[in-house]
Amino acid sequence: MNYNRIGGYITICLVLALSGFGQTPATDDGYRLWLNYDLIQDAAKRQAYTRSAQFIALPKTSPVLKSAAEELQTGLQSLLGKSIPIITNAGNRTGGIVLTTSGPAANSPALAKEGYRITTSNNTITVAGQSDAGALYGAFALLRQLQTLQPIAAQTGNPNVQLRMLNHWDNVDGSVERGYAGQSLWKWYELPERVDPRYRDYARANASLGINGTVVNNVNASARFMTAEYLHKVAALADVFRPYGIKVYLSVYFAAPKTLGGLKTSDPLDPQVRRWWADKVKEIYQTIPDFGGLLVKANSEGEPGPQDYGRTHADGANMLAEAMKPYDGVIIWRAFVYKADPNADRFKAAHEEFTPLDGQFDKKVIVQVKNGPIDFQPREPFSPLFGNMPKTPLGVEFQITQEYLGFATHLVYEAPLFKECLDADTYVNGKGSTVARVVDGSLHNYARTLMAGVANAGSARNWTGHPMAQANWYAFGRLAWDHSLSSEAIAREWVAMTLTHEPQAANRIVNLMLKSRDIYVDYNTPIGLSRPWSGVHFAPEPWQNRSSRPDWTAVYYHRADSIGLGFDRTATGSNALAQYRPEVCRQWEDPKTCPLPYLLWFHHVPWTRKLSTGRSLWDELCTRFYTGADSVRWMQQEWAQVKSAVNPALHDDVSARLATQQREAIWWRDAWVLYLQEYAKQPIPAPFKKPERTLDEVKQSVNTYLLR
Ligand code: GCW
Repeated sequence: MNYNRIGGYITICLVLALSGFGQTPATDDGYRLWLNYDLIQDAAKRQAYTRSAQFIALPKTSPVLKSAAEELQTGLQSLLGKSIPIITNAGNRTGGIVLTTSGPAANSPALAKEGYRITTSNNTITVAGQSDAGALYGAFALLRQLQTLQPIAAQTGNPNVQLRMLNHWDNVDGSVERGYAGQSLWKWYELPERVDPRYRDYARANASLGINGTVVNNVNASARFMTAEYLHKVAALADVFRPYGIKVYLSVYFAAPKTLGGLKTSDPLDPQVRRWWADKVKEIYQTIPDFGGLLVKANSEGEPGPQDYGRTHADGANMLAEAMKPYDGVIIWRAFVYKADPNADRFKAAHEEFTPLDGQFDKKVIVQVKNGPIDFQPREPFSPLFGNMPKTPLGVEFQITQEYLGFATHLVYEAPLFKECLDADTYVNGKGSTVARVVDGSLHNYARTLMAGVANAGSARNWTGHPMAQANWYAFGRLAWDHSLSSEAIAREWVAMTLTHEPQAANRIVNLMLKSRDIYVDYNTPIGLSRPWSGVHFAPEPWQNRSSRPDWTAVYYHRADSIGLGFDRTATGSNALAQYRPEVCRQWEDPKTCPLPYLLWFHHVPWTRKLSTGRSLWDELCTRFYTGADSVRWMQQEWAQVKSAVNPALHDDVSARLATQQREAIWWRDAWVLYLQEYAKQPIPAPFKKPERTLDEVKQSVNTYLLR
């Protein structure tokens, strides 16, 4: 669609007025996400779709089925530009959409509980779900076919994992830990009386992806969320989410029995503590009958936990599981742990603490593991916990919010990052034992399965700050539903649903998205560098060497010295590699066969060592830093090319953010190369020019950036 054309503009006005979001193009600000339902411009296509969209029949209703029918109605009316009634009984009429949870399609053995089946015959489309939620997902799948201009074809969809969840790191005061899109979505001070209409749109967006759970508060949890006052606020959110098949979950503060309950201890083996939790869980279920469960960060980064009393993670989790016993809910226990031990390798911590507990967790417990062993780095090898806890359901935790990926100013499409982890082979049961197969339960027959994403949505009008970051929310949800989807297929869908149908522009944008993560890694942390040093996680500070604990410094991770760079995790170093299966280990322990993207994760490599690219380590690093930063210019050029095909306000917004990204990419490049050069003692190789500033100048700029 050419937005510069007046005609198109008028059409959009009309469509937006119809769309149910009450917007006009002047304020088409990204609020509608991928559910924008703009009128299909191709009249022939519209006509073809319209033949089977004369009505929506809903023979039986329920709150979830009603949401499904209403979404179909809103979506189809906008996409097709005609009004479409919802009727209860189609009788012999053909030419409509039947939304149902009964009949042969709904009862097909091919359908999982939340699965759906779309079939067509005689211009009639049947959207069948085995459950109400299945029908809802089927309705969104049908809408997606129209939004992406696909022919209506029979299709079956079953989710790969049971619990597909967002984790919000939102605080009582409305702030969001590692949130870059404004304040929290939840207006705690208004709830429960005032229920912002936005909560419903949040639920719709999630349901469209199949997300069926949300943890509404930060894992660094305030005990206040366990008070009756807050439980009522959370209940009001649950009421809005329920008709969209979404359950609410809460993060808990492990020491709540003490701080909130006034007990002397929070020891999980103390009978009074156990009673306190049992009563608390009962109160939660009295307030929110379909509550999803509890998420716990314990003995991690200063949070309280069972180890404070000499107990194990399993003791803590099992105590909560016992309290949860009368109910359907689950206990999700995070494995993100590492101690302030100067001699330890943080990489190994989770595996060391958790694998001995395999088999000791109650069956209501799921252990939630970050994709990598450290902390949401731009690129990490998969966590060695995957494959090594066959008796404990392990869920994966991805981070959608861009804590280490340039906040909301850098364009980084994360599907390739998620996929890299999911497709990684643990070799635990021979070749093909991917992380995805651990997480979906097929490898170890887990009874419970989970994929969680740390949300990137906030109060920003467009939800995610960076308009293109919407694609990351979208990609997470789609992969939680079906991890076999490719990054490209997901990007294509999202672009078609959100930005443009113009084929050349769509190709360009998809290509740019697919390259964006590698470009970011190149100017930020190439060849296996990482940077989880303390602080804001944005400014480049490779020189940072002072902190209350060694693993909160930069030098701990990169280990630059006069000989070389990188963390030796082979047998001559921390031997973290031994936590992987021999097949993985063998490939990674030899610097010659270790894939370049992981090289400095596992090896301390001499500056002059020739790499598989034919360049020395130093030259390769410089090449990455420089080409990475230069590639942001390429991204800018590519984006400029699609101007006429996308919404002008969005185009301007992304252009401006790319300009910031370009400036910051050079900042990162300069900081790293000037700092590393002090050790490598080599010139910047041709054809690259040495940075225009000195190391001291970069340090000064970082200090200024970090000023409060
Ligand atoms: O990445 C680190 C973040 C913390 C976060 C922690 C965690 C919620 O810097 O802000 O705390 O991970 O995942 O628990």
